[in-house]
Amino acid sequence: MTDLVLYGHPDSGHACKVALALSLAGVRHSTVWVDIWASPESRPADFLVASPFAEVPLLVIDGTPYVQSGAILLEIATRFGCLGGETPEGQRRGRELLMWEANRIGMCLPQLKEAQRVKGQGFPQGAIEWLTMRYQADCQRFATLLGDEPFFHGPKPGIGDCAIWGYTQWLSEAGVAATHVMEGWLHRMRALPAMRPPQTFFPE
Ligand SMILES: N[C@@H](CCC(=O)N[C@@H](CS)C(=O)NCC(=O)O)C(=O)O
Repeated sequence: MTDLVLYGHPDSGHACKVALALSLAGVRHSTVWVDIWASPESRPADFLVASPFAEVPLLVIDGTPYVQSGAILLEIATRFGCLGGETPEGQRRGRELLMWEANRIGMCLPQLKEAQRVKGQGFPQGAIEWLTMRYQADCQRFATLLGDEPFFHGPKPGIGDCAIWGYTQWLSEAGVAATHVMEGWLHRMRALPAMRPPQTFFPE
């Protein structure tokens, strides 16, 4: 049986993407809570060896470390044949959604959330306005990508949905509003039986 250990923290949307994928796919795994707010040197020694930037998520599969949330999602989908990984079309869709998320909505939302947390301190003048402008463009693209389907992968969620969920779960914490289209998708995502709050994905 495959042994999986996921290192993460409830405040990390990147780690939540992977936790959600494993939960949706019903892949058994254990988790290790890593304090992302503490100094990197204080993190577990095995984690520091396996994660080159001392970042979560880290997924260790049978002793092999996998880092970068998008790459981990692709590994899960292809290795376990799930969440879009079942077909070449699903894999292509997953890759496209992951690239979009990482370059666009998954770039501005974590920054906007952090800006709210630190009340803008340390952000150069105009940065928050620029990120907000990008988010507004991302809202339109979100609707284009979703189309008339309930999920980004069609009738069922896939790795693209997991990636986009990572930080859209915290729109109010990022100080931005959801569009009507987003609200519908977020509601469907929250209603998934495999969905859990971040603290349940990563108990301390
Ligand atoms: N590009 C990476 C981003 C990972 C990342 O930024 N992780 C943050 C938490 S969201 C982290 O571990 N921060 C702790 C640190 O940098 O010390 C991914 O997609 O996995």
